Amino acid sequence: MPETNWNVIQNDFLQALLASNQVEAFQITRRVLSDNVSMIEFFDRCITPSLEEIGARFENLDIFLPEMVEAASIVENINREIIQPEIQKTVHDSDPANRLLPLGRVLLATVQGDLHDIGKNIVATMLKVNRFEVIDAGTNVTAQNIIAKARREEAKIIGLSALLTTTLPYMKDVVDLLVGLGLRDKFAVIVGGAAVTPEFAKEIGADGYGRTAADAIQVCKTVLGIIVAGG
Ligand code: B1M
Repeated sequence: MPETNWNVIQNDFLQALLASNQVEAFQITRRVLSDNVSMIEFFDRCITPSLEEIGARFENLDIFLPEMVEAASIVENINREIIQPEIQKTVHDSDPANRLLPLGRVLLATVQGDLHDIGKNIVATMLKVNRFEVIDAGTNVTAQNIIAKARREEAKIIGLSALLTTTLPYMKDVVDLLVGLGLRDKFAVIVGGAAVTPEFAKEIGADGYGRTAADAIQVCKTVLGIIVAGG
């Protein structure tokens, strides 16, 4: 799809979110889907920038919390009803590798104090269709509970998401607690979410950072030694 069309689609989608017009937002999504565009591309080029713009307008007091909540709820519905089933369908139909054994088990959570999960959920779907087993611990999960669940489920990777700068320290808590419990070498820790930077990931001693959901797959493969970093 040409670049110019993305601008139009993204603007239409944003307007639908700002008007709390779920019918229109669903129609746009279905139209894009019928043009054979990958839902991941739609997510990265339309949904994420639209939500970023909603966030910016919220920050500038051009819109208020109820409007941001409504926009998020429309995206959650589109994600659940169209995008996730479509991603699963496309990958399973087209890739025989998906019938092979799972690559590893990933415990995903949004950290303590943070309720944002749209990004985490898309990461979960992408991991699943790329042959990872995903245990989704949900949102607002304490370091203690994340580690307890990762141990119980025998996960190899702990994947953490954070969208608020105020909840970033809870990512560090997970790494520090693993060290304190003598468990640091039992799990690879990867981090992501809009508030996270590669520098922060390095600073807290995480094993990997993913800017997008697609990155998260590569990082999980790298930490498991399935692909070599940079290769
Ligand atoms: Co919130 N919110 N919010 N919010 N919200 C932000 C994050 C904010 C930047 C908006 C703004 O002011 N510009 C701001 C944070 C400012 C800051 O900390 N610096 C903010 C605020 C302030 C708040 C509240 C405090 C507002 C209030 O109550 N006064 C409140 C906090 C609630 C809480 O968590 N305790 C709040 C609430 C909400 C809603 C409930 C309304 C809703 C969340 C609904 C939900 O998630 N179910 C919401 C939303 C929707 C947003 C914005 C607009 C959009 C977030 C989003 O879903 N983006 C957001 C603005 C922004 O991000 N610029 C904002 C799309 C999503 C696909 O992106 O999650 O980044 P993201 O995921 C990406 C990548 O980051 C990556 O993959 C995804 C796909 O590529 N990724 C990973 C994510 N996790 C990963 C993990 C990985 C690897 C990659 O490895 C494990």
